[in-house]
Amino acid sequence: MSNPASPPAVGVVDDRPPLTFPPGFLWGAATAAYQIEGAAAEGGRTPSIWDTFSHTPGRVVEGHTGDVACDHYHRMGSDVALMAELGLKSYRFSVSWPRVQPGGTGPANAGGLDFYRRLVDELLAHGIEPWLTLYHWDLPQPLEDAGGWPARDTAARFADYATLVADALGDRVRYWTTLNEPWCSAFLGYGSGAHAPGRSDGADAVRAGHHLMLGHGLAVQALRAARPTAEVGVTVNLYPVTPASVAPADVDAARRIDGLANRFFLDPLLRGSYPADLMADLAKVTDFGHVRDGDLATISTPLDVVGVNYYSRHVVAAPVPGAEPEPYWRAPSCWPGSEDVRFVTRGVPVTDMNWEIDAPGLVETLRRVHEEYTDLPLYVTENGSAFVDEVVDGQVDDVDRLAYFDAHLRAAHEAIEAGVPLRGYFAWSLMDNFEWAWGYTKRFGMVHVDYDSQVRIPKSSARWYAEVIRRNGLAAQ
Ligand code: IFM
Repeated sequence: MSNPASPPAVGVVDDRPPLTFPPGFLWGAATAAYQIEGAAAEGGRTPSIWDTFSHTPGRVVEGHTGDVACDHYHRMGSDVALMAELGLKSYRFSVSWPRVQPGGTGPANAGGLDFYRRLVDELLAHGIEPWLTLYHWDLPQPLEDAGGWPARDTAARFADYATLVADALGDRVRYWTTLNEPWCSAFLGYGSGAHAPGRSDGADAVRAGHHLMLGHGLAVQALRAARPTAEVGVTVNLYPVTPASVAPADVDAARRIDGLANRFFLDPLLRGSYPADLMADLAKVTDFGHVRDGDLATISTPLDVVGVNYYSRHVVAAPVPGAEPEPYWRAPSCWPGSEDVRFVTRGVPVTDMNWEIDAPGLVETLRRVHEEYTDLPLYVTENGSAFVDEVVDGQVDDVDRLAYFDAHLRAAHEAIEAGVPLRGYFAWSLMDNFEWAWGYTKRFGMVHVDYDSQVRIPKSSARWYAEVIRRNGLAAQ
């Protein structure tokens, strides 16, 4: 079978036209603090749940940790120079909560804030728009010890942290994202336990999801109070969910997984309510007693932008007795109340994560958010792929990753033509980094990182992306 993400084979005529994006389209790349910074115990930083988790034997492949990662903390200047060389218009990074507020409560750590102040200043000096994410999964460990996201108080702590960062950086950062992928924090962190803090309890996962969104709403209000001109949003990871057949049981399986993967977040955040069918599905897990009057109004505090992370599609079917358990984020414990749903593999090309390559799913996802939920400007805040790379003569010719980006940018353009107010696209990731439970064994970067020498090599995809940015679009092939 041919790869739908690949350009046509050599010798095959490619009549795909050049595509131009709207003027001002924000071209960027993204990273996250724990995945690249290293310097885990420097400058007053204290452990997050990911430090604890990665240092727990058996949790991360090969026992990898983020202690050193890409050493970005010490190489920030040359990393920003590399971003400038690639012509990035924007860089999406996350702030490490335990670096700027060790322990998650109390005063700011001036040294920690200073690192981000220098980063932002360096970006601005190179004409790169800083895009700041407040929470990309590194909860300070003491807050987990006090109950973590299943505990309501964590939401209030998050809003305090948001104020502290806004006071320090609000004068120079325009774009703010509160949470990155709350589904992962809630359902991988507290449901399957595949991610930090590694707990596995369906009711806790649902409570965590609610308190993450409550923390988001409170943080939006805190950011607006501190910086009325900030452009504030949230980033959700969304999937089209397709039934494996038209059989009613498969269609119902798709409804249930769509509820947990997508509508659990989109509905409270953008409509101020939980979907009734999702609440009914979850009745055997929780009575939603953790939802208090006023929470949903806080959660749906109006936003300026919505961030969408897109990687793949879920195809699901009704349960089959004795079916093989699914790995990782398809593990039954990720899907409280729908553990019996079966994820179906279609046999289409996959990335090194075993995620199916499905560029049309990006069009579907963006159109759905726009047509069913909001007129707000949308940004693809992450999109990318892991493939096994080889360094040959100091070069990395990552044709598969390049083809993935090409196909998804064509999809993004199609969404714009269909009326979606898509204003920007961030490749995941700027550089290879710590891929959570997979450690350094999966490479998502446009820039190759040698973890022994810390040498960076822009891959073919990075050079190609630089050209896309320069042209504000895709050339004819
Ligand atoms: O590396 C992650 C990132 O931290 C969040 N979104 C998905 C990426 C690939 O798994």
